[in-house]
Amino acid sequence: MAERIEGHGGDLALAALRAGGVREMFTLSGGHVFPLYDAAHRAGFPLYDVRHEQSAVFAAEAVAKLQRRPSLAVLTAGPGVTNGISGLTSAYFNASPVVVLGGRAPAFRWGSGSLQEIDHLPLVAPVTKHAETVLRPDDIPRAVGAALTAALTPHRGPVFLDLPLEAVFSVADVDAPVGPVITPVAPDPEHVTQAARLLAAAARPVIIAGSDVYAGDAVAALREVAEAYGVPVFTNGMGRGALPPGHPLAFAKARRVAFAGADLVVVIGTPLDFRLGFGDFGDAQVVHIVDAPAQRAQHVQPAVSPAGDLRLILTDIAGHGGDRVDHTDWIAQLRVAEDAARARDAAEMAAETDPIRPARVYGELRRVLAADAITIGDGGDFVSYAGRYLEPAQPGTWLDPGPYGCLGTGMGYAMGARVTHPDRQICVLMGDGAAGFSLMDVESLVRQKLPVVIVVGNNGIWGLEKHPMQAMYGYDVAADLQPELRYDDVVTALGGAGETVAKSADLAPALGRAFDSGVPYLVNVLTDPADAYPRSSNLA
Ligand SMILES: Cc1ncc(C[n+]2csc(CCOP(=O)(O)OP(=O)(O)O)c2C)c(N)n1
Ligand SMILES: [Mg+2]
Repeated sequence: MAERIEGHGGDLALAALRAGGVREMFTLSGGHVFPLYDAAHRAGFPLYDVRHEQSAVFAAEAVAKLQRRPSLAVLTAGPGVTNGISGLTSAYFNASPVVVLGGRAPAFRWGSGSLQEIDHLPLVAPVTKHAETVLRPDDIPRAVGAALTAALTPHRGPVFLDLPLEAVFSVADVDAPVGPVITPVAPDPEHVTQAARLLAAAARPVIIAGSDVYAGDAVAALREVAEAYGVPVFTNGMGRGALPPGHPLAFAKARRVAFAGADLVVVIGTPLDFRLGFGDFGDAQVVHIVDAPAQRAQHVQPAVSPAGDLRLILTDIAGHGGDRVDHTDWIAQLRVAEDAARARDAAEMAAETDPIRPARVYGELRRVLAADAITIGDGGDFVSYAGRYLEPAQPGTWLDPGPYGCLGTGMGYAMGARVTHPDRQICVLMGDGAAGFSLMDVESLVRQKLPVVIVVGNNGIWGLEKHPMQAMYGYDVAADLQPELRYDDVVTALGGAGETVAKSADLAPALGRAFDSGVPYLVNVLTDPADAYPRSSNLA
């Protein structure tokens, strides 16, 4: 006979979540969800709280992205849930297995006007893989199990359950929950063979590997493919660092030359979206390898698009025998372009200018960041520079907001990263505009002893908007912020520490103090507002 457990809805939900691998809760207080806190409190289950619900969801998302497991945000009924929707949407775009449990006004008097009464499901359904109201406590383990299965089945993504007041407060006796089992989906072998043949025959192939390669634990298999066929690899999102920067097939800066010259582009585990020119690679053939059939691009006709477990697909491709075209010259050509770009970058990162240019900030950061440091980007141009100048040495160390591009991930992602890696450097790279969304959550970090370093590129403007608006209209509105504002004083007032840096020579010592401080520490770098990140399309 199955083991039984008894408890209120909060106990039952937590038991089912723990069985599925959830190890902590992020939340902001609300009476509708007290039983979930009660369950966590009595079980000694880690609980972290924040000052805005979006930070709770972003924190959960960072855990899900970094640890490749489900993670949990608990949001109170009504405004708690609606404040979390940008986080849910980001998780949806990023395929992050985030579970959001919402409180809900009581079902028995639905429609009578209870406090915070709103039906959440129509709001969250478009940005979740599974959304359900669980009306009875004895149904909670089943519902949590179904939600976890949906979250973890590729293509992964967030799920939502809400628990009406009487369901979460009532007691039931149920079978002890067991965690979901996700069976890898094998690809169509014909598709794999076709992809392998194209790769073997291509004269100038390129691989682009994205977040699902990391999420699907396929980094080693990716490397096998690259090495077996001798193919240059570019990365984006959580795929960054999949090949270490020193690897002869690792490329970051020669994209333009690679895309212009390639005869085959193999895109793995990332959509053919704006980050990849919508999949338009000129005359090159495209192979799109995805973790689920629904991820196949509808706007591009690839030569073939294998769909299924990425590790299985890549291991199969690596193992295909037969003749392979040699790419030594192609790799050497790209290496020349890569080295030239690298030399230009090095000069920019050493720039002695007044005011400081963002490139110099990254030049200094590269000296102090350890190989396993987690870097988090939240901002506009300042973060575009981070993408260019910082080179993650390991996969799973770089967190950007992903293709939804939502500002405000900063302190939530930082909390999730710190909880994941208590001993590593955690460094948030923030625009001064982006700072406005989440800086209050420094209070949460201070109070819960979660130190992180925040480097603000303070140009006094919404740079990624001001420069394009000027270019488009010859004037700009709604694009200015207070110049030289003391964001470091904000952090100090919240119980952390910080300092303002105006001269490039002062950057290194300030960063040293920041990483030594053991508290949330903000280095407020006054950067040049005239500096605009060069980009072909400036709409963001
Ligand atoms: C929630 C949200 N609001 C607005 C935008 C539009 N947006 C994208 S970048 C940007 C400017 C960011 O400014 P800042 O953080 O100061 O960075 P900078 O470009 O100045 O380096 C804005 C407003 C967005 N992406 N997300
Ligand atoms: Mg700015």
